Amino acid sequence: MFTCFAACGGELTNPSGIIQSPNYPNYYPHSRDCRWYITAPEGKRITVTIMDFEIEHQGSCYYDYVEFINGHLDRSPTIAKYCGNVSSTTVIESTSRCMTIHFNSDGSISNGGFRLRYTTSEPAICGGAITQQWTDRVHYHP
Ligand SMILES: [Ca+2]
Repeated sequence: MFTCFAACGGELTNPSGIIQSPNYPNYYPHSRDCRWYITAPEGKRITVTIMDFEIEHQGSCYYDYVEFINGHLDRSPTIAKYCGNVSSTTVIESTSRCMTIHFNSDGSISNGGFRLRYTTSEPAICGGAITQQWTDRVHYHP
């Protein structure tokens, strides 16, 4: 059986884009777990700018949160984890070409949600060179 949840999360490969919580700008639904996987062009990294951010606040962001992860793997390190109200000028940057944005909401108390913009124009700090070599080796056959 299909459920009637609005889709959330996905793989994003455009050089820039907008990510927003389900139902934005209306209150987001309870008990959701969304993961957006951003991949920048080779040699670039990802810059996320918060445009609007208002989710349930808890001191250690235990209930509802948005987590920015430096990579696409379960073991990739967390860059930042936010809940409550976050300033619209806040910027989160990856060091490599991959970032995961993970939104989680628990079973009660919602709020207006979030809207983020990402760009991929900055050169990678690390990881890009390794990715380049790996890609060449796999795909380039002179
Ligand atoms: Ca909640």
